Amino acid sequence: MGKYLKETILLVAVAVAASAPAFAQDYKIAMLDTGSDKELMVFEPAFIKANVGDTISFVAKSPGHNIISRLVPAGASEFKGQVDKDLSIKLEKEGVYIYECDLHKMLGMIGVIQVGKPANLAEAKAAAEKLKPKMAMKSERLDDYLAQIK
Ligand SMILES: [Cu+2]
Repeated sequence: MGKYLKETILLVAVAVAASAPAFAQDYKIAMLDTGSDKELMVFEPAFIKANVGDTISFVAKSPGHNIISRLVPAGASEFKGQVDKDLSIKLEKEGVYIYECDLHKMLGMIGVIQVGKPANLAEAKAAAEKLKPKMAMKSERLDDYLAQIK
């Protein structure tokens, strides 16, 4: 193989590696009546740290739940799933996302997704202070999830 050809192949390989997105992940979040820790009405895992380009698949493992976004970073799309239906979303913006089950929000069925840098953390904490009074129980879950943001 000639020197020029080898260099060309190397350059192409480097260009392809640089442009390819870092292996996008698909995270699964189960909607559950009872979590593995015996907590009732939970998303599992309820806190996920992901990257831009990853996807989240909400899986309707127990019947009678849905998903609705309550806070998304600026420029990100709000999302809403139907009761008993799986929902897949692509994470296109960095920041903190808060979502809940519209049917069990009073029971603390809520979750947090951190995508990349949490630029809107202050906004997320402010949103949490507005959401918590609407939760009749388990509102401390939201604090626990937000505390995992790094
Ligand atoms: Cu629910």
